Amino acid sequence: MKRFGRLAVLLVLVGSVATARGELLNASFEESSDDEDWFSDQAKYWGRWGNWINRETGWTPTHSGDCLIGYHHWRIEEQTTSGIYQDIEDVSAGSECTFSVYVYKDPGTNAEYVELRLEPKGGGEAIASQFYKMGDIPKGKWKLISVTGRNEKEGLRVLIIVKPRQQGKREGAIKFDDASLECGE
Ligand SMILES: [Ca+2]
Repeated sequence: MKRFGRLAVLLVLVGSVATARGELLNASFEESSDDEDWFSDQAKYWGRWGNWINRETGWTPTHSGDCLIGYHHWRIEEQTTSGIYQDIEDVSAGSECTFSVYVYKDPGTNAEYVELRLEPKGGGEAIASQFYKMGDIPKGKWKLISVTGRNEKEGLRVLIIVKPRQQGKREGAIKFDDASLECGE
């Protein structure tokens, strides 16, 4: 019985570690959403809204690989945000999660902000949100930015959002690459 008890404790421990972790798919944006077109401007496993936030296969520098997400701020004609998101199934309720991504601002970029947000799986009211003004992001250099929060229900949605300049000429571009998600108790 003692041996069985130890095994049960071990299984519970392994189970709790395994269920707390969510795995982000296509975190470096190398996979195309279209299996027959590697150059697709949508990244596999990521949803998208708004304009000009595209998977780019030729922009440099990347943080790793050949692809990144490029926000064409200079081409935006609306006042509204653009963004990408991914739903992660296997994050157990009550996990503390940190979602991070590398960001790179081209010289002259004058967007309002970049927001990293956590929402319940499937979308809803923000669990946590972190705003980065252009002054918080160095130009011509990759920087890791992140947001941390705790989900009440199983699963999680992670979002990268950009708001364009609200008045005046829009300039520059913002790159994103190598997202990551760390969840624990
Ligand atoms: Ca990449």
